[in-house]
Amino acid sequence: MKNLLLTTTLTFALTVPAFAAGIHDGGHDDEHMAGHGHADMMQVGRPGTPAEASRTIEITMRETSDGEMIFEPDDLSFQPGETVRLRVHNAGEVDHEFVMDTHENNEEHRKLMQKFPEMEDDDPNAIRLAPGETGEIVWSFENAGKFQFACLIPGHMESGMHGPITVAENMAQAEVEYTTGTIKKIDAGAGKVTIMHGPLAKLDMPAMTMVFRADAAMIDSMSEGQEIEFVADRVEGKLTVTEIK
Ligand SMILES: [Cu+2]
Repeated sequence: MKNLLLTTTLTFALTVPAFAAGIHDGGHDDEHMAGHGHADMMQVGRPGTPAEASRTIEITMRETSDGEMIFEPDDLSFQPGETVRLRVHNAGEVDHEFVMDTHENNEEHRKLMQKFPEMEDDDPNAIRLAPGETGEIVWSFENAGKFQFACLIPGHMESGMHGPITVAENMAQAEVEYTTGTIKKIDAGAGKVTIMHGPLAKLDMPAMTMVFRADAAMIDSMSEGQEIEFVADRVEGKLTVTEIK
């Protein structure tokens, strides 16, 4: 009798956690997780900590006047093992999301979102933003390979919202050229910063002092007189600081 009771208690103890986990992961999550493996360690990498981040990359999502939906920049390159802060801004008029994954997982996820348009998931490799919102993902690109970023809201990827992520040795250095500069003036209210800078090869601009756009979080991290290394590009037709070291 005593033995039977012990057995029953043991069985119960072993069953309960499994049952609880089953409920917790229920619904579409099971199907969803199957494609991703463990949420915290994916082929595309893992969530990083802000202290690990070596640089910040600004990404803008928006619609264009000719009906396309785009990411700026439209491709991303990283070093294997590199941790970066991805600051994503929705400059459009509808919700958008930024998801990083393998092509296969994105395709699977895209189909799921077609099937469940109401689905709002909260994966660490993705961020969904309402118009005007800005958010961040700190991410470690652990594995070399070709991945993809996309917006998987039905119709958006088809309208242009996808781009390649290349994680390869020396890729980041080859693609990104930092320019040194000194911050002369900050106009936080207008989202502008005046930088005396060296030549900007990518823009074919000589050394000069000029005004750039920068987002609020980036301006927050700046101070007048500060020496910086930065990358600038045209975003929505305006010269914008897109990365800062
Ligand atoms: Cu979108």
